[in-house]
Amino acid sequence: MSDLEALLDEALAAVSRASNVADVENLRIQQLGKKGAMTGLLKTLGQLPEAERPAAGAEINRAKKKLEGALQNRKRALEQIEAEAAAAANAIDVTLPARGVAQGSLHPVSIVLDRIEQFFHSVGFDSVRGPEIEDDYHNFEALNLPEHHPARAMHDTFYVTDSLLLRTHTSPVQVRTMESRKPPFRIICPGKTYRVDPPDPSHLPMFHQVEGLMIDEQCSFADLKGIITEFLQVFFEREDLMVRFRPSYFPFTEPSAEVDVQCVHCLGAGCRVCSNTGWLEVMGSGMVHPRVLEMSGIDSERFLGFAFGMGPERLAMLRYGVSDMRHFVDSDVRFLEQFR
Ligand code: 2NL
Repeated sequence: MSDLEALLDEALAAVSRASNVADVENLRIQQLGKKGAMTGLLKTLGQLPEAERPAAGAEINRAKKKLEGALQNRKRALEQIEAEAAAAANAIDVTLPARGVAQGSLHPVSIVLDRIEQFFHSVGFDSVRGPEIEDDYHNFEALNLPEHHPARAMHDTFYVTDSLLLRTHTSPVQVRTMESRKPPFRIICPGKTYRVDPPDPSHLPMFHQVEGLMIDEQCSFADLKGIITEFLQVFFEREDLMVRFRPSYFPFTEPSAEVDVQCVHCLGAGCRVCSNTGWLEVMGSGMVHPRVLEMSGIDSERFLGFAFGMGPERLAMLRYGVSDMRHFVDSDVRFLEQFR
């Protein structure tokens, strides 16, 4: 019986030293397994005098129960500790600083297009979009551009087939609107346009255009001057910006005018940006040629119209001081990030 107490004490001490679930299981096998120490004691009962056997058997079973209980408790405690350690190892520490999210920004040409649209919407114009692949009729003929006009030259236009081409301006969208919509109306047509121009500081083979068209019974060159002047002063954020209409020629307008603004770089004093003229050409404009109205089914005796066209890339260069148009298509984030 003294062997039993010593064996139990030693086994309980080993249980409390066990540092993982596997150790506990090994101890259980050592003590209580078929060949275990405690099991071995039970087998020696037969050697005792018969009268002592019941009491000794009860003692051994009590010790066995106590050891089983201790093993069970230790196993549960270690399981809990191991589960917590595993959870901690996989845990996400929500207090760590977040990884930076790369934030994009609008392209400068998109910003300019948005500003142009916003202004013209505020004075009653609707935006209209149309196909980038056009036919010869809508891109050239309906604009009073004769068959042999230099603007129609094969080498300036990307032809898709003999009669289909990439539009060289957004005018065909205006032509289609004149064909389908009853005047009066005011529209602007923003979009991509294409010309066979190798990229250089002031040309890209794909660029943007915003054309505008107003058709009404009462519609004069004074209306054109008023709306365009207001637009340019809002766009360049200069209330007193000087705007000048210089006589010019386009086959689709009569009279026609180039629109210049006082140089936004030197304010008219003369610099390299304006080639020392003090002025920058920013748009073309004019009263829609009566033949152009008639070809699209608008009665030129009853209706008049003005039209204009501008290049958002050029306006973006002037507004942001960009010296080379190719920056707009280089996709260099160091350039693009500056417009955030
Ligand atoms: C420029 C010149 C201009 C137009 C575009 C136009 C369109 C129709 C009828 C008449 Cl459907 N005119 N568009 C008129 C004058 C000038 O743009 O230098 N653009 C950058």
